[in-house]
Amino acid sequence: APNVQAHSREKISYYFPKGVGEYHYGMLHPMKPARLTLTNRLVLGYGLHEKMECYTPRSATREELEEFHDQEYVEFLSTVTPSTVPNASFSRFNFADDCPIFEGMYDFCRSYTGASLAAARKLASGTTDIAINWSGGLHHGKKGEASGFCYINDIVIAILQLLRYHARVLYIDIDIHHGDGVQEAFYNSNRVMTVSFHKYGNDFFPCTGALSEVGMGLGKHFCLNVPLQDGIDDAGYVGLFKSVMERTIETFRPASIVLQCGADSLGLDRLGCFNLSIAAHGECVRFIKSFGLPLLVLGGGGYTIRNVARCWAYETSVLTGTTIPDALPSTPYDDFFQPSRRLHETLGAGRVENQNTKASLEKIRVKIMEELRYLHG
Ligand code: V1S
Ligand code: CA
Ligand code: ZN
Repeated sequence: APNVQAHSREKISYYFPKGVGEYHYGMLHPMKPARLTLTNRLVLGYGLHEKMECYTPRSATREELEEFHDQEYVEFLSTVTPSTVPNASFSRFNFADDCPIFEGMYDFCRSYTGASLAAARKLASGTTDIAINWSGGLHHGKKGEASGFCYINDIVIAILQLLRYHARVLYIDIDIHHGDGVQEAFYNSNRVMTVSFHKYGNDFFPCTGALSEVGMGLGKHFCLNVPLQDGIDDAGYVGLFKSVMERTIETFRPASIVLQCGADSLGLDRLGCFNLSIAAHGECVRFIKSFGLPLLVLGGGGYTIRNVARCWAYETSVLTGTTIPDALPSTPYDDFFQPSRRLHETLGAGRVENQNTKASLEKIRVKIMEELRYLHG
């Protein structure tokens, strides 16, 4: 009989930086690192740690941050504190309401970036099949500037690490916001293809990610954008996602994939306006896993934190190939999950009217299929 065991289960590595959930952007700020503690608690409560190798990664060093970011920007990040904010640097590096200077900000950045980097190294060395870091995925960070709650772009730094070993890396972004920082970093490259699904229009942050942004120079055609409207539902999103991603993977033939799983594309998100269920969001993850390529899975946005934790715990179960019960395990944070204490909540399907029609989605699909034809030499 064939050796079933050797093929039956992938190796999954899980990275959770110590204390990463204890940072605070500020009381009124929607980004809550505590969602990471909540997620980790559900993962442990479901016993999913037994299906993975779990690591407490070290923080990234300054040199590692400077693999992508400007030295003077990192210098500023590492020295500024809430009580020593020089006015000029404020505007120069884009520190304002979206990106406040909070206690421990630099350590927070080094912490989530260290985890993404450790995960990328493990994948590059071929000693794991899937690596997960829910604290990473901060896709708006620019070379010399903070943006949209992101200071250090751990994704770009992780991809640069993968590129040392892998000829081509595919980046997929299902956060409701456009993955502008990652797109910009690799806009001229034919070794990294970036694909972002996002809400586009009506001044929705960061206002980039039009269908017409397709890359430049050598990177022309190695960038795809899927601009969507309010209220997109499970069927519309998952249908388009599968069709676009299947053809992209088939034609680009990446050596590895980086998947940013921003949970602000779920229904009822505090900042988002889509209508996805946790099941549908997780189905996108399952679909990408099914290609069997080395896979780096990252977090990202997500502002209704009880649902962020539900979503990423569920996706951890999907990645480990484990069926978990709908009744949530008991944790010190049970109050967050009242009243239902269930994994698959109804996330207000239909609360936001669906502005995407079958015809509008089909038009986008056709346009992208046309664009993908350029990839074949
Ligand atoms: N949408 C939105 C939103 N809300 C806020 C915000 C609200 C309260 C605060 F105390 C601080 C900030 N900022 C925004 C967006 C940025 C969204 C970033 C998403 C990040 C990610 O999920 O993709 C990845 C982690 N900023 C804006 O819309 C810019 C402004 C134009 C409006 C808000 N003000 C605060 C700044 C300027
Ligand atoms: Ca996106
Ligand atoms: Zn987002």
